[in-house]
Amino acid sequence: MKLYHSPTSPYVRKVMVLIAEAGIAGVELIPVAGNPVDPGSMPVDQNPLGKIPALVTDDGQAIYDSRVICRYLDSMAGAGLYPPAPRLWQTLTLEATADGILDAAILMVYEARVRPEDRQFEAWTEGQWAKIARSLDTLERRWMDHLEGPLDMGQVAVACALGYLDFRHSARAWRAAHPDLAAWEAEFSERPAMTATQPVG
Ligand SMILES: N[C@@H](CCC(=O)N[C@@H](CS)C(=O)NCC(=O)O)C(=O)O
Repeated sequence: MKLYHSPTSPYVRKVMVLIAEAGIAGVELIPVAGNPVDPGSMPVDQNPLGKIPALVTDDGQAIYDSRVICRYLDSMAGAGLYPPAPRLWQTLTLEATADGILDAAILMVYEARVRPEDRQFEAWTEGQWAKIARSLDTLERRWMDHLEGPLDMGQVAVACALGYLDFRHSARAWRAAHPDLAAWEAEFSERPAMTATQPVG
């Protein structure tokens, strides 16, 4: 299998954590880079959206996005990170919440980095942060029991999202208003699969 990869992508990190937790071997990493304005070396033939992660399976099938890849690898390895229903619906909703945090966090990065400075729109950036802040409040208020339960992909996705906030938006200091989530993250981030995949760059 080939995985189009970047060490700073939190969506790729979700896949890498699953690979480590499930003990999957034989995934070749293909380093790529690009953004919405310049796809650069992004795998546009494998994923027309020009985004990573994208996985090419042993039989040559291209699979994306991170949620589909994680589900595919989990099913292939029998890892059980997507539990049976009814817990499955919570796991998927938690993963969607984490991915939504990432979508907003990455749009903020692109706004600052890719859009010319004289065309940046602060209210739009703050609107993205408001989505993240509401999601963090919801995690703190409603999801701690699930986060503290048996390991699943919802937890992995939340941990990768929080790691990305530390990596790119540390000035927003998400921990201050979310002490329970911060305590959970401190413990979860010590898992070998998390330490091995910390973003660099
Ligand atoms: N929903 C996608 C999002 C993937 C995504 O946005 N990846 C970023 C890298 S962190 C990317 O490829 N950006 C390039 C672009 O948007 O053109 C997933 O879960 O895989």
